[in-house]
Amino acid sequence: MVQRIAREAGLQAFIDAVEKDGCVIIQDFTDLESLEQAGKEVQPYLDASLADSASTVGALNGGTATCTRLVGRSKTVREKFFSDSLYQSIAEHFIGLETKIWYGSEPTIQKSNPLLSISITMSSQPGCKAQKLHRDDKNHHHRHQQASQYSKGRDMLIGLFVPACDTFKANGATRIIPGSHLWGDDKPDFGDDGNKGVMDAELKKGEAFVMLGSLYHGAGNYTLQSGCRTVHIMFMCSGVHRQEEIPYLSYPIEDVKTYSQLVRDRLGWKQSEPNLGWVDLKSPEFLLEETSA
Ligand SMILES: O=C(O)CCC(=O)C(=O)O
Ligand SMILES: [Fe+2]
Repeated sequence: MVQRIAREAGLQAFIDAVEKDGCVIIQDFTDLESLEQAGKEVQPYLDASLADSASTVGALNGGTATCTRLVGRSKTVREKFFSDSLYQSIAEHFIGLETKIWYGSEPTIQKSNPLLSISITMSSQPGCKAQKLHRDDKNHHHRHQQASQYSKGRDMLIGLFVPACDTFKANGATRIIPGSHLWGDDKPDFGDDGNKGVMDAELKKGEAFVMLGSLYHGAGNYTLQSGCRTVHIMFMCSGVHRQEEIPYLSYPIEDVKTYSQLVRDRLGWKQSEPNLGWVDLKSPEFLLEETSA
């Protein structure tokens, strides 16, 4: 199952749910005004992408309009959804790294914060077929040991899905297999009909779905004749992995200078300790302080 939990339950309740099921629904994630505002910000890009919506990149199989570079194109997604402190705290818990490293006989604790790996709005259109069930950490060639209990450090990717509309079976709500984050890498058992253990992550507007990168899932079949199912999707990877969307090419530096410290850091403008992601041997933040000529 997937648990629906309100913020007042506190961080640990969300961590426990994600450990057990691989996913959780934040019941009171956002409000209708923010969803409407985000919708306005991304709609021109969704419209423009329609001509291109035959894309079959990754798990896409045609019929999905997209708004890529999402945190740059939607201030609301960037500041309200991606920067949400609960999502950030859950992510820090699951994929933040803190490692004891020896310099000679001196122990040091080195920290690496999560990075935004991808932000994209996906909008399933009429005729959009269900995706094959998959794990999103496939992109990082991540490997999994079958386990009966969660152990910290298993995952390197964690996603946030913020639906712009109610999602349900007929409009292709994300199909998920709760518990599959504990599976190994052998051929997954989806049963004879392909539906074993599968449920629809049906969401109401204002809710959000958080999922580990190891959870088997896929967009459902869009069976309605009109309308669309639009979801703002963000994934963070651990700070020592390559990001799916290249942030330094996707978000111009002059734009990044206007972003909050958190967003700058999560895009990779702060180095991961020790020594990953520098310019001139320095954390690249200094480049954001320089004024353009
Ligand atoms: O649209 C969805 O619900 C999921 C999309 C997805 O899993 C993907 O494109 O990798
Ligand atoms: Fe996926």
